[in-house]
Amino acid sequence: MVALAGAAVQAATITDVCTADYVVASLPANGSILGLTIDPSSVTAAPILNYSTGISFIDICDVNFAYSHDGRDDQVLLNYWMPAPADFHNRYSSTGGEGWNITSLNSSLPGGVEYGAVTGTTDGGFGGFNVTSNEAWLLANGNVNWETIYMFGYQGIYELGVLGKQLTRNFYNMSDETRLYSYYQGCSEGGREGWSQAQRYGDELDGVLVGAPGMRFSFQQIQHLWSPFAEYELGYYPPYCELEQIVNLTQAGCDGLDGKVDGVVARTDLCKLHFNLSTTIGQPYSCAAAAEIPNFMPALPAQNGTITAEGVAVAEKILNGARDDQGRRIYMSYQPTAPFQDAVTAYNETTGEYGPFLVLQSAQWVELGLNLLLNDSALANFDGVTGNTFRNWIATGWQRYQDSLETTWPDLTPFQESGAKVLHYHGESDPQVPPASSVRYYESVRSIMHPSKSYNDSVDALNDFYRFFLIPGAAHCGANPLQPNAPYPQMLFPTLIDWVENGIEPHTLNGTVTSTGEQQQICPWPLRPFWINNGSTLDCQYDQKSLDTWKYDLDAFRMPIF
Ligand SMILES: *[C@@H]1O[C@H](CO)[C@@H](O)[C@H](O)[C@H]1NC(C)=O
Ligand SMILES: *[C@@H]1O[C@H](CO)[C@@H](O)[C@H](O)[C@H]1NC(C)=O
Ligand SMILES: *[C@@H]1O[C@H](CO)[C@@H](O)[C@H](O)[C@H]1NC(C)=O
Ligand SMILES: *[C@@H]1O[C@H](CO)[C@@H](O)[C@H](O)[C@H]1NC(C)=O
Ligand SMILES: *[C@@H]1O[C@H](CO)[C@@H](O)[C@H](O)[C@H]1NC(C)=O
Ligand SMILES: *[C@@H]1O[C@H](CO)[C@@H](O)[C@H](O)[C@H]1NC(C)=O
Ligand SMILES: *[C@@H]1O[C@H](CO)[C@@H](O)[C@H](O)[C@H]1NC(C)=O
Ligand SMILES: *[C@@H]1O[C@H](CO)[C@@H](O)[C@H](O)[C@H]1NC(C)=O
Ligand SMILES: *[C@@H]1O[C@H](CO)[C@@H](O)[C@H](O)[C@H]1NC(C)=O
Ligand SMILES: *[C@@H]1O[C@H](CO)[C@@H](O)[C@H](O)[C@H]1NC(C)=O
Ligand SMILES: *[C@@H]1O[C@H](CO)[C@@H](O)[C@H](O)[C@H]1NC(C)=O
Ligand SMILES: *[C@@H]1O[C@H](CO)[C@@H](O)[C@H](O)[C@H]1NC(C)=O
Ligand SMILES: [Ca+2]
Repeated sequence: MVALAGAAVQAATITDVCTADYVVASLPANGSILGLTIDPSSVTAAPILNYSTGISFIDICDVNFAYSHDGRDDQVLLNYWMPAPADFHNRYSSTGGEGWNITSLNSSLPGGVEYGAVTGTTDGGFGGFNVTSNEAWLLANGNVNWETIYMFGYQGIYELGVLGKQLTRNFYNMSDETRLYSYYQGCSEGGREGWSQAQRYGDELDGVLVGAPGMRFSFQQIQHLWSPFAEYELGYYPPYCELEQIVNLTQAGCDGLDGKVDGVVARTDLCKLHFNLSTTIGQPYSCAAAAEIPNFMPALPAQNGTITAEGVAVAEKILNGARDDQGRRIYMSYQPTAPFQDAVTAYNETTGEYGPFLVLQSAQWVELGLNLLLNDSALANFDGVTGNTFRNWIATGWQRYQDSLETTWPDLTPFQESGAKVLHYHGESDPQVPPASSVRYYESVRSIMHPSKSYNDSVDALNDFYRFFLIPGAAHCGANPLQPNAPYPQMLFPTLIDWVENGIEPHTLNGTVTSTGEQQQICPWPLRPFWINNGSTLDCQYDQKSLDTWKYDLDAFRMPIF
């Protein structure tokens, strides 16, 4: 290229523009969203030079400011990382959180900035970036802080995006005619937050990347309690090592069902159809002692023994999913090969026996979200609880948070009509959010948007803007240490960008095998992976019998569940 001698304005450097004064002059107008007032005195701007993302070194302008909702005495904090002007590629991206969090702090920001996107996160107005939604859920016992719930549900991420896009336009002097591509990326609770935007604000976005979304919020919280309840009902608390060995033997028993013995169970559906957990009874197990993971796993001593019929009965009851007292289905469960994390038991040094342990977030949900009690109270045990209690817990949460946290609106017409694209992925061995819950939402969108088309025609129609991928062997929002030979897609955001900006359709996803770095393709739903030619070629196949195993009749409820 020939230099445009003299004609071009000298491009601003990051140190020219990364000042509080420049950001104050670049702030969105107060009217960008009706009812919001931005506080210019809250602005900070600081350059972060030569930051290593692990992939590249980038220069960032770290911008913070606050706004309030008129008529409320609140304060919402925003943090945007802005690329150096020379590295800015006309992109904006919002990000979300995990668990009870609306934010992953700055950890999710580099993944946008390295693709030339201004990338932002919000504290939701809960009282600071390190305050989680559960700490702001109630005003007092019995009184929900609805502002927290709606901000967490969808409003906070919406405001983050609208203000972030306006800041971006002003900061980089973008003309009204220049297109600013708008994205969202997040996994788990962050995946739910992404769907909350695609479902409500279709025309605000060009591309959405969502992983393992906890989108059926009240179902998802209660589903975590089904595993410890299975132990309570069956009166058997297996040492965690026994359950770990059931997982390992399931993995070994199902490995070859996908056409290739490689340590990867790419077909948990075939595993479900063909593997009988009873075959593991009597097999030995042994594990070293393990340290506590706070709120998640208790400290465990060294364990050994042989797998019992009682242990297998617990595993089967978990995989069968939650049922009411009449045996009607309440929800779906994890796939075989998913670690039984929710079922971890606690060791009592005094008695030398194993007993119940409840995953904190879900035990808290019952007291905080349903019983509306403050002070970190958590469900202590299952005394008096039956299958019907599970159904009623879900119904209470579903009704109470129907228009805030339940995130399954299945009509994406405005999103599609605006030309936006969504890439949705879910690890097939996810031990925290059942992959079948993502399948259910995909199928809901398909059947609601295309009720009169044939199955294949409706999938083709969805491919225009919505593609869903089950990632073989993968865990929750990441690769699975138990299946290191499985492929994991490392380049999801650039794949989405290519689809949105260059029309390059992701027919498959590129996965990188964790152990070897080899590239493997990942099949798009509803096609399922199968290795042919002695395991040398991956074939993405249509298999009705397998697909049927992913679909559930939640007949404990009379309402449609999308
Ligand atoms: C928004 O309103 C506040 C309060 O009136 C004012 O301090 C601030 O300058 C306004 N911001 C802009 C960008 O106009
Ligand atoms: C950025 O940091 C890396 C590693 O410390 C160093 O090798 C490189 O020279 C630095 N680049 C600049 C422009 O300072
Ligand atoms: C990211 O946030 C953490 C606190 O969560 C902070 O310690 C760290 O300095 C921040 N990194 C940068 C580059 O600002
Ligand atoms: C949520 O945020 C809190 C406070 O920053 C942090 O301690 C916790 O690890 C986060 N939880 C998850 C699941 O990210
Ligand atoms: C939260 O962060 C603020 C600074 O932003 C700090 O003063 C406060 O101690 C932190 N609180 C917790 C619980 O970490
Ligand atoms: C935007 O324009 C102003 C005024 O011309 C200039 O001072 C500033 O450096 C420009 N910003 C960028 C990012 O180029
Ligand atoms: C299960 O397999 C993993 C290796 O994939 C191993 O680290 C672990 O110890 C095994 N668990 C049991 C109970 O044998
Ligand atoms: C699994 O095997 C056991 C013992 O042979 C048998 O009782 C049970 O019916 C089998 N389960 C299935 C689903 O076939
Ligand atoms: C198995 O565990 C018991 C205690 O439960 C212990 O006495 C025994 O030494 C262990 N055996 C092995 C082979 O680790
Ligand atoms: C262990 O068991 C003893 C005897 O039943 C009981 O008193 C104690 O509370 C238990 N400890 C824990 C941590 O549950
Ligand atoms: C929560 O605990 C604090 C300190 O223990 C106590 O002062 C407060 O009254 C409790 N609040 C409720 C609503 O029980
Ligand atoms: C997948 O990887 C191959 C080889 O590295 C590359 O040519 C191709 O563009 C990638 N496709 C996508 C969708 O990223
Ligand atoms: Ca295999």
